[in-house]
Amino acid sequence: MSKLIITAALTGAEVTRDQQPHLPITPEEIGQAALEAYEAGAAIVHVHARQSDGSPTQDKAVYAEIKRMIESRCPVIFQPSTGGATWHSAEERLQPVELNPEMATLSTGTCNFGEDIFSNPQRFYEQAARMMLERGVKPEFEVFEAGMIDNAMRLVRDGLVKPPLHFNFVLGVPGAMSGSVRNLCFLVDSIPKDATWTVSGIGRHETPLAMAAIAMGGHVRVGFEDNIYFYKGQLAKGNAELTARIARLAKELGREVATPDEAREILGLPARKT
Ligand code: KMH
Ligand code: ZN
Repeated sequence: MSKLIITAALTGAEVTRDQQPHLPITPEEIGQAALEAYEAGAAIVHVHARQSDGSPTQDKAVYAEIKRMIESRCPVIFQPSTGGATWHSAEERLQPVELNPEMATLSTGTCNFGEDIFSNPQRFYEQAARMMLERGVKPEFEVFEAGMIDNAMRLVRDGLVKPPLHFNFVLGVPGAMSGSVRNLCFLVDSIPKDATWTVSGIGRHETPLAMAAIAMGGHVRVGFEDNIYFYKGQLAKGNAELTARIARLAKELGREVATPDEAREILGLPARKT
């Protein structure tokens, strides 16, 4: 098994400060949260930008500032969201790709998302994939429903995404695929054998699915985007606390944790320019 890549999903678009007082909002706070997550074992940070009032934004300038704040502090892989919030337009959602980050997320299908719809029609994900291909940005397929794998593979067949492929199975979003180990096994079985994958268990599914992924040879995402609690009813003190738990569990299960440069190698990303 390869070393374990831990992704810290620092902000998300939905969580508020009222729900989680330690949520990082400003670029400076997000940069600091990235550093702390890196020190706890994260190799990738997945980020949704926020306005100063806390509302989600896909503004390129805000993402640029966040990227700067992270890169000046630590060598983690910066992975902005192209999912944004459910009400963002396609044009808004694609703005962070213009910064040529090493990776960005890419959802290849529409699904329910709580009471809302997370809309990803074919024309959107083809446009997003083409843009990432042209700019050398590696997509992380965000899979909320099984059919999204078929659509991702169509992009590969059409030459819009080049291997090596990387998938993130987001399980437990209300309205989409639930957070069972059975679902995880089915999804892992449905992707090419040489693809890499990670799992994001939402809410109470975070730690059980992480443990399954560590044992199965996959990778793990944690953080406030997916889960704000450390234990049931007890808020986490930060993204780093959630990250550190995964690093600890990995040690117990005999998996070493990948550094950002080791993660680049595992994912087939170019080495970092120093
Ligand atoms: N906020 C969700 C509607 C992504 O980052 O690519 C979509 C999302 C996926 O979080
Ligand atoms: Zn996201």
